[in-house]
Amino acid sequence: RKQKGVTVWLTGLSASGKSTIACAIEQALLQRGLNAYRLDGDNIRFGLNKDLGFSEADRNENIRRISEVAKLFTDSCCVTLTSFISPYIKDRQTARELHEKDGLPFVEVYVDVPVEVAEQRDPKGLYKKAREGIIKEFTGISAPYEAPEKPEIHLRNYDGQSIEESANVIIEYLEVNQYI
Ligand code: GGZ
Repeated sequence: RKQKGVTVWLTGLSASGKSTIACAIEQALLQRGLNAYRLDGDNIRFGLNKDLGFSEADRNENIRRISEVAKLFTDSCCVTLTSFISPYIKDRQTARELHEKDGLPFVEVYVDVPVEVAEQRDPKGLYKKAREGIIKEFTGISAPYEAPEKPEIHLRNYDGQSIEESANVIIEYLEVNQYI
């Protein structure tokens, strides 16, 4: 069967595990000879979107541009994995509509961890800086995160849930829906 394109849109707090899960999926798909590509802060916020910060308007524009890029990758029959906080329901809805009006599938994945858990993990010390007021408008602390109401997939990525298990839930969803 020929591979179709699909955008897998991961949303969740900083330190929820979005990028790690996206990485695991990308590896697994590449090993199967499938075309997969990951968009994340490292290749977008330091390049295409390096002019943008973390105000509400800048986050809106960040997500708008990423949606357009993801759509192009998916249109080229790629499994496109995006891992951005994307805190606003409206921006994620716009991303979905952009895909769906061109007949391209969009799978929203909520990587759910309580803010207390993310703050405990704090791998980059950003939550600490946010609490100290050194980083302003930090998602979950001093800026909003609007949880998805009806994501295609809801992962509770804590309490012993492994990255591999989370990645497998998504891969199985892609198989069942014949996106891969
Ligand atoms: C949230 C911030 C902020 C603020 C810097 N709020 O854990 P990280 O470090 O690697 O991931 C976070 C990343 C968020 O960028 P996104 O493009 O995903 O955000 S959004 O979708 O809201 O546009 C975090 C770091 O950037 N970071 N300042 N104030 N995260």
